[in-house]
Amino acid sequence: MLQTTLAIIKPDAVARGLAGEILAAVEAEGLRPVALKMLRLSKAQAQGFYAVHKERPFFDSLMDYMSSGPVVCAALRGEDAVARYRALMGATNPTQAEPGTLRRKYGQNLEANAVHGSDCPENAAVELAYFFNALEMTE
Ligand code: RTP
Ligand code: MG
Repeated sequence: MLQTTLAIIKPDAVARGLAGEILAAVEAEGLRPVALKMLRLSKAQAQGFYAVHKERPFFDSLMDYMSSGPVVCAALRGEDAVARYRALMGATNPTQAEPGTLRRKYGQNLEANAVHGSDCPENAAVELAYFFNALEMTE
């Protein structure tokens, strides 16, 4: 099914100059960016985005990390884009991610794991709306 998912290149990866390389890998996988922006999340904005995790012990640390520098957000479109992008990212913990995946290649640790991707189509719709308005979505 043709889907759109939300990808975020997280602050650690942007700070290390990896945004272009990661977007190139995404495009090489046949996932098309149809909206793109760089922004710096405030802590409150990061809290809004990751609200599902607010009871988790790692939440405060995650908020500090996600607001520590600019991120690059992209809407990625393609057949089964949600699952295909999750597969390209690899497991949450870079040490457990398959060789060749973005997190294995670019992640530094369980928290600073380089990229985010929506985990299901319903969450993708909510997350895309968090970052992009209708005018910004080219498809
Ligand atoms: P994401 O939402 O960022 O795509 O990652 P995910 O689905 O693979 O993992 P999730 O469980 O949703 O966790 C969100 C992000 O929180 C950080 N994390 N830290 N210290 C910890 O135990 C821990 N666990 C997760 C990671 O940055 C993870 O991507
Ligand atoms: Mg998640």
